[in-house]
Amino acid sequence: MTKAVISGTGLYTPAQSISNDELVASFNAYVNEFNRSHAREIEEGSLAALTESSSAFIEKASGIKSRFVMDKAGILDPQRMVPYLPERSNDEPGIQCEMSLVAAREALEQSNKKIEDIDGVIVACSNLQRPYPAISIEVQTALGIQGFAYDMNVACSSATFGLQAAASAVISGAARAILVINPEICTGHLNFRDRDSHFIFGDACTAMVVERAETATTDNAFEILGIKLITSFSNNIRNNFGFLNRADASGEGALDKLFVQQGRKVFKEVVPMVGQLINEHLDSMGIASGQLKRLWLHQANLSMNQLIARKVLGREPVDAEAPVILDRYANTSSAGSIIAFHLNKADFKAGEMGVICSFGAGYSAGSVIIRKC
Ligand code: CO8
Repeated sequence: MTKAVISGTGLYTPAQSISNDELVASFNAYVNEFNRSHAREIEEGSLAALTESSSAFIEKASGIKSRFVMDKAGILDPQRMVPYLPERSNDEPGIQCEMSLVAAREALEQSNKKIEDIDGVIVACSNLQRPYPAISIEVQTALGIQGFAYDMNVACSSATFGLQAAASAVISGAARAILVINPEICTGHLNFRDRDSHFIFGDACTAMVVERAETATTDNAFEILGIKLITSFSNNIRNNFGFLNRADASGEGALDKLFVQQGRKVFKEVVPMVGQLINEHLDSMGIASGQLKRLWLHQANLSMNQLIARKVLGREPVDAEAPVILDRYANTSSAGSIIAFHLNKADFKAGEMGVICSFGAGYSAGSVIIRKC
């Protein structure tokens, strides 16, 4: 039977990064100015004083030390605390298209594929800069790819769900090869004035080439042995931004139109869900966890990943078994597990196996078991 392979990966990392200390200094400047300018209401008890953030808390609670961002100055300006990404004319490439092109070109080169070998582009990510025309079609045209393209969004699980769509397309014969691209500008929808979450996200873009095993001509290919996806509705990670916002002006600009989460609940509910997903997936394929060389997990929280790895391996993981990139990148939504894969796969020998696993809003989770060709 025809098998699909991931024959190349690519990564775009923004040029600018923000350390925890820089982020906290900006947040605390905002807090102090807020408390100073509202001193009377705070004194009277009609308004609660804001509390400072702390680098030590951020690193301890999440494992994040810094994050790459598309615009550092706008985020760190205590008067603004939003990236400044100027609108572009319709004749210029969009910003998500631009970052996609960098990641896609690296994935194409790694997979030894030419533009004319690719039949489709799937842009899969948490936040799309516009509803239409699709970002993927813009990327397709910029690269000169024939065939089809579409956008999809399954939040943090967009890359694994995109992989499922791409693998199905190449196995069914709908396409010879597909580019799956995850351009994440998470800082565009992060409330940098929220102490509980201002440190969580960063920006990045990943890309993968998925093709049939028999057309792969590179030493970098990984065969997709199986994909298992699950979803279960939850309001614990939510963003109410959408095209109907203007239909009720009273909600426009409200904070629920940005990323909001109950972090503790997410932690408690998602860890068992993901551990069970991977274990059941391995069982269904007759693979023992001891046969796995690596878990490339979604990068949201270090303790979360350590717990999931423990549930799958049945013991404490060593660093190389569940590589961490969130310390430098923070949570880059769907790009996270693919960054971990991209940066930690060169040492694989033929026959060695691993699992790419995403999890996040929806809830949604995806387990992809792969074996080096
Ligand atoms: N500085 C100092 N102290 C703080 C801060 C801060 N910044 N924030 C909170 N605290 C304090 C609290 O006040 C609390 O104090 P007390 O105990 O006195 O009440 C204490 O620290 C503990 O607070 P928490 O219980 O909230 O802290 P946790 O230990 O739970 O850590 C985390 C918080 C890091 C958020 C953790 O819960 C976590 O990582 N949870 C999982 C989150 C997760 O995986 N979310 C997935 C979301 S991503 C996703 O699905 C993609 C969505 C689409 C992308 C959108 C792009 C924007």
